[in-house]
Amino acid sequence: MCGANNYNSMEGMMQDEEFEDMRGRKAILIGSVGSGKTSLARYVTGLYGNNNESAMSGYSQTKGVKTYRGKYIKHPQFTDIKTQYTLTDTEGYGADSFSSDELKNQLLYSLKFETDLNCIILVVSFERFRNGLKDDLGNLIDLLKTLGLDQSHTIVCFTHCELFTDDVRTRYVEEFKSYYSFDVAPENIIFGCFTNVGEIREEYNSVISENVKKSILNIRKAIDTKEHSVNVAMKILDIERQRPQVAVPLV
Ligand SMILES: Nc1nc2c(ncn2[C@@H]2O[C@H](COP(=O)(O)OP(=O)(O)OP(=O)(O)O)[C@@H](O)[C@H]2O)c(=O)[nH]1
Ligand SMILES: [Mg+2]
Repeated sequence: MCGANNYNSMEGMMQDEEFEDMRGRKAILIGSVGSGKTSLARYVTGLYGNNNESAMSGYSQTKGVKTYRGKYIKHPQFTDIKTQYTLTDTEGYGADSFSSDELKNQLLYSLKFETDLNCIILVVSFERFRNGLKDDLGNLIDLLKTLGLDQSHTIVCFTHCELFTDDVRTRYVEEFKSYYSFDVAPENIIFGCFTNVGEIREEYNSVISENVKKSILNIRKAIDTKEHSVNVAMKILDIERQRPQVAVPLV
């Protein structure tokens, strides 16, 4: 009998599709060279596979901009919610051959058609503050503000920090905020570990893999909270209209 299965109406017939909450979240990753942007992009989107686009090396790995469109991933608690994370990976600042203007151009170019961007993820590696990085990051932060992407649309993910105690982490974050004059709310700070597990020594495998898993879930959770998207494309168009002779030409 159909009634028992609620098949006496089309609503009943189609009920499976009704209750799935399919969400999309879009973010762009920026950060210094080697900070872990590509590893994070592949892990968080669920495109684990053979992550041979990120690597430990003395040289900058990612050239240009690449978007990773993820699989639909089940929410860890609410099984009827599925989210697709789309992360845009960019070339790291601080590489020898990458000038400040090229950096801005890259960001503007990659955001030019972005009508619903949820957030920016700034990936910061635990390392010494290097000469020149301050200017690069400062320029990017100014540009983000112009585009309407303020602190509430920003997640800062600190990487390469898995060995350090909470005290060391807290101190580093305070130094970072004061050095870059960049205040970011505690809920927007994540300590992540996105090591490419194919690259690490066997004896560290289980502990690092656990750390990576936790970090993936933390970043997804943080992105989930960024419900409101920004029409960045429109803002870029406004800038072009108001100042056709902008110092940084849009590619
Ligand atoms: N120990 C440790 N290694 C990490 C972490 N995140 C990434 N890595 C490693 O750091 C190296 C660089 O990672 P990538 O993802 O290529 O970094 P990137 O920012 O995309 O680098 P570019 O494209 O060159 O700017 C890789 O060997 C990763 O496995 C982390 O949190 N801890
Ligand atoms: Mg990369």
